[in-house]
Amino acid sequence: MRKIVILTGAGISAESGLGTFRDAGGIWSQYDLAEVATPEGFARNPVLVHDFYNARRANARAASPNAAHLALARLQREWPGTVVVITQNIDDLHERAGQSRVIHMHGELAGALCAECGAHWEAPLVMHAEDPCPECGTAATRPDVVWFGEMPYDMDLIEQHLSSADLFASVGTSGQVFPAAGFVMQANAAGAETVELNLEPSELSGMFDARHEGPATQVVPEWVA
Ligand code: BJW
Repeated sequence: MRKIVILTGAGISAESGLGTFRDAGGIWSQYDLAEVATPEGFARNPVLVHDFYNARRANARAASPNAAHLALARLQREWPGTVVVITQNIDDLHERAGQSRVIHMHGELAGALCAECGAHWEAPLVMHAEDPCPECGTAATRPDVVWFGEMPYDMDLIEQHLSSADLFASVGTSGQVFPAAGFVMQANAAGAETVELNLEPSELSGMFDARHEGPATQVVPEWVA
């Protein structure tokens, strides 16, 4: 096996106590995504958006990696140089489980971004729009996360990994958000074997060669074993 590419979504962190988006009672049933996850929403009400991400940053800090994060980190240790994790999640539970070189395509709660000059720096636990950018001094500080209509991070690198994947695994994602929802098609086109690990069938289940249905803390360690 030369390259294993693993895409993770909110479902892998659900059993660590972090909410998913589209499940019943999920984040999008409590918040209007147009108000908290778009650049236009941020321009309208930066206080609302910072409150939303400050609360999620505090929740993520209080959470711990679960058996699924730990199993993927073990897979990387056991197959050095072959495992690439691409996560849509903005928490740091993969890293805290010991995973290295995680690609955070939707950004990170740990990051701050200047909406004016594009500078990146480490976010404090509680962030405000009026915090000045350390580079340009402008008070246009936002979370370093990728909102609807924005380009996800590291797409060139991701395309390279997908086009050379031998095995592609998708863990805990509903497959409703592009471009991540298209990765299984790209992996199939590259000739990779594809496997989905999810609590329930997703929008994309029919595109995978194999499926393992159940909670991530059960199916991921079983798959890695
Ligand atoms: C368990 C479990 C357990 C539960 N164990 N499993 C092509 C076609 C159509 C639309 C588009 C397109 N290209 C672009 C678009 C527009 C848009 C889009 O996709 N819209 C769709 C709604 C249709 N995409 C974008 O705008 C993206 N940008 C882009 O494409 O740039 C190119 C471009 C730019 C400009 C112009 C033109 C092109 C950006 C998307 C940004 C997404 N941002 C968010 C919020 C920010 C981060 C944050 O706050 O956390 O990212 S939205 C939210 O959804 C978040 C997530 O990362 C993302 C994915 O969600 P995920 O992880 O799949 O969670 P859920 O809740 O949906 O699913 C959880 C799953 O887990 C479920 O299946 C459960 O069953 C399962 N589960 N418990 C295992 N215990």
